[in-house]
Amino acid sequence: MIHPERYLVTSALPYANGPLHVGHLSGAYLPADVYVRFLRIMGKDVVFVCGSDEHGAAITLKARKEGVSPKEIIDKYHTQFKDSFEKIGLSFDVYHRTSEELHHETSAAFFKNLYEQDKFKKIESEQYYDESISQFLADRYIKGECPKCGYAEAYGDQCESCGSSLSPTDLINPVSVISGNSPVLKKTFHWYLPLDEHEDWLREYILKGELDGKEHHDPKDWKNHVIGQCKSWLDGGLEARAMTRDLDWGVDVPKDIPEADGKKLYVWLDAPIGYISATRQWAIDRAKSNPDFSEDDWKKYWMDDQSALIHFIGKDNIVFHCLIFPVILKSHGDYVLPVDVPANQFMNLEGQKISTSRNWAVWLKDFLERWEGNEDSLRYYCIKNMPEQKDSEFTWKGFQEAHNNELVNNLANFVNRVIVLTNKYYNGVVPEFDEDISLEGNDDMGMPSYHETEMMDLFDRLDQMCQSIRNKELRAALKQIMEISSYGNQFLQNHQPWKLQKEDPDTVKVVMNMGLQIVAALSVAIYPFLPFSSAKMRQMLNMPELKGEAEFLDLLDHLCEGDHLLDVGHKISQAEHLFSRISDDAIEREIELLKKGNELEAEAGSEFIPLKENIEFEGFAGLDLRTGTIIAAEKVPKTDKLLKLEVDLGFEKRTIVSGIAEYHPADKIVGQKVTVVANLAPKKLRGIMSNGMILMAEDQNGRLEFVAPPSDFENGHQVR
Ligand code: B3M
Ligand code: ZN
Repeated sequence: MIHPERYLVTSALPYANGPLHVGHLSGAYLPADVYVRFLRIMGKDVVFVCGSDEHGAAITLKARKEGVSPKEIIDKYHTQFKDSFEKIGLSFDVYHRTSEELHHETSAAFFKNLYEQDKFKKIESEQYYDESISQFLADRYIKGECPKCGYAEAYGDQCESCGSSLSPTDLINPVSVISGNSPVLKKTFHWYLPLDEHEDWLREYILKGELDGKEHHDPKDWKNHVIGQCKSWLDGGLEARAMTRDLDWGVDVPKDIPEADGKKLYVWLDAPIGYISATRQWAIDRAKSNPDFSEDDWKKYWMDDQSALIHFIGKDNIVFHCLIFPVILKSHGDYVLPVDVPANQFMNLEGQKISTSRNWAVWLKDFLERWEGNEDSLRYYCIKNMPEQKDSEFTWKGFQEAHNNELVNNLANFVNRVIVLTNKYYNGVVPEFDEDISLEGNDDMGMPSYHETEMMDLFDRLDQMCQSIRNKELRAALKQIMEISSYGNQFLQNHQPWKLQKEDPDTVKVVMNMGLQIVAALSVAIYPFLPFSSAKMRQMLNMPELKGEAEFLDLLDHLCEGDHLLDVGHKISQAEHLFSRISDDAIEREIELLKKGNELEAEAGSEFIPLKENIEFEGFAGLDLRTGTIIAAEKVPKTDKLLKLEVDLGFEKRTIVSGIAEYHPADKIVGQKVTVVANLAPKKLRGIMSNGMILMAEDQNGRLEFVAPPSDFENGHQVR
């Protein structure tokens, strides 16, 4: 869609179960905000929605852990998110929440619509059940070893190590997250979305950008890693996915559907519908305050094919936004599908993955408290280091350097010099100048005047920046703006108005007028990235603060026409500090705090895992453990942790797949004595039949060591 009539932009709804950090910010929130602010100053019709995701196991598990109600948890984080987002300048048109009645109603009605159109399959199956708490264990209620990469703590819905999407029944040695017990299998039924039946059109949609045989979007606009992930899903074959759960927290399956009792919507069904509820809320609020608008206005954004729907997300949400939600929307039939899903990769911190459980993060709320007034600096650094194409890195030193070298020495310095000198030389009045005075290389032989050339150059630079933002290349766009500022500094440096003023005040007028035009242009162009600084610059220029009403479009028009942005005679205000230097001390304090948090958590992590419930002797006697020797080992292709082992059990040789490669490379373990669980039912892992399990001891850091008899012990004997 080249010229959509309107845009609906969404940022992933954050789970209201824990604080937000800089990784979230640079993943799904800042890029959307920059893009939306840009659309607004380009005069586009855009609605930007977000809200808290308040259902699903993420919430109930946190509540259980803290011994409070889910309501207490969601209220706490919802309020915190709303506040932090506002402080960091995220310009949502609405920040909603999925616990709202409006959302329950919207998502339940959506479910009913699909049900009535017969889009679900009701399937009965055996699912894991924790008898000690009388609950089925879906999604994050169950964990075990990932069959794809061997990670020991994979959840029932997803492995956070390799990103694979999983079902509880895929997990190896699953346990209940709540009790630590091994679950039993019990019959239940759910309504499934037959994703497999949608593969053909999904392929057209994702790979060719076509929908119903018509062009829908240009797939070249999508990031490679997004299309790549979708393609590998499609190539692997999609499976029917349950859209309901046996839980007591969430949106009820509508009661007038037979057997709906006790069933809730799957959180990944209700959450994306949250984007729709949020848009409805926005329309309701707007209609209330302005009689020209209607509560039904949301429909234009969702149901008119001239609307561009764009989802900003982190890479762990790709499958839900590119495949599952489109299937949900298309099954309904009335809705548009996303024209782009610009997913970002992850941001690491000081060389390690950001981790909530290890408290290894820069928490947004803490930053806003400790660094009040530096909101734009965080925005700047997070955009500069946005994980657009690959994972990126936040370091406190990097933050300090970007702030001091680029924001203070470049941007603030340029703006400050122009404003201060204008006040000094002309009492704050934009000077008139002689068009015919030529500066570097210009003469009056029919060439455009100096100012004309410079304004065209400014136009070209801004035009390039626009193109980068349209392509959602925000790092590049930010760099282009900073180059305009560097250019401004260089320009002042070349002409040295502070030296020239005495001997050649006429030339200084040309220089200063030009400097002012550049500051005026920057105050607009920088608005999507650094809105607080834009407001300060506008104040210094004595120009109205931007409201996101086509101001940039206006400015480009001016430049095109060769008009000035600041008229001669306009009176500016006094200079204000845009950015002040960040000291080494302040940065060292942050690094120390970060490390301290980390250590505190490490101590907590040394606690021992609670014992499982007692079992009877028969339970133990049922295990057949044998001594053996590894006689061959090779890495399972495309996995990080899995090894394919040949184990000699004396009476036979076996193939066993084991997730130990991280600590025990294949070439180091041939000849290693092992203890084997020899009567474990065979299981296929990555296409290889595994016959048994190698016993390993695991410490709190996940280090794995063999539990093995001495090296001269023979193979095949019982371990009891
Ligand atoms: N709550 C998941 C996440 O934070 C999630 C996104 C929902 S978007 C509809 O990763
Ligand atoms: Zn995995």
